[in-house]
Amino acid sequence: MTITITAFERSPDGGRGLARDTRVRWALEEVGQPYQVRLVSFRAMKEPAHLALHPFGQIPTYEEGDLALFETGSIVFHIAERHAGLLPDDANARARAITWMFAALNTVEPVILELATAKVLEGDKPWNKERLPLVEDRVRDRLKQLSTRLGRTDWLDGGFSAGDLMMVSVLLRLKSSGILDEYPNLAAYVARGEARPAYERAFAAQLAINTGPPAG
Ligand SMILES: N[C@@H](CCC(=O)N[C@@H](CS)C(=O)NCC(=O)O)C(=O)O
Repeated sequence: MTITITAFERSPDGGRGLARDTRVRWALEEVGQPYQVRLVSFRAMKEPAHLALHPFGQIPTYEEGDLALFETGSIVFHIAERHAGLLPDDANARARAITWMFAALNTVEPVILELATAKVLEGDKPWNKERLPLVEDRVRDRLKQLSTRLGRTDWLDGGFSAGDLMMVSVLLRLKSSGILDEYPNLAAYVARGEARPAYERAFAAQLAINTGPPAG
């Protein structure tokens, strides 16, 4: 069955791979599933046709036959459940990998998004100078804990899993801040994720859209 995802017609990040379709593309590449992409403009994302797929008017969405999904956690989990390669067979190891997916989205991503908000949307506020260091320290608190848990291992729990895919995807947003480099094992962890051929293909595919001629 054909898989179709949605992505920004033009991503605000200019193709740095931070738009969340990249993590869905990455999951599909890891499991070897071909997919199509429907590009949507910011305006189209808020119109009824897209809102029927995504109640919050965002990307990405995922369509496969009569199934339509939104939320990258749910989409990546669905892909990982249906196809081999992203979740271990052992039931307990599988549950732990899923736990890491939730941890990435519920415990690590919020503080990273808060930092992005403080920098991008609140940069001109008079109180930003005082708030920014507090937000940065909240990110550091989480990274320190994650760094301690990862230790010297390559991945969070045994082999690469959907948990790592999601955690690396979330951490990637910090690359330009320099904060990630304060935790060399996490910086190396992210680099290991980026070096996976499936990630490289996903990144290249979204970059091609964002640097190619405008969609007609
Ligand atoms: N929790 C959602 C977040 C989706 C999200 O924030 N998508 C962004 C792009 S990465 C978006 O569509 N932003 C435009 C908007 O919210 O209007 C997920 O993981 O799928």
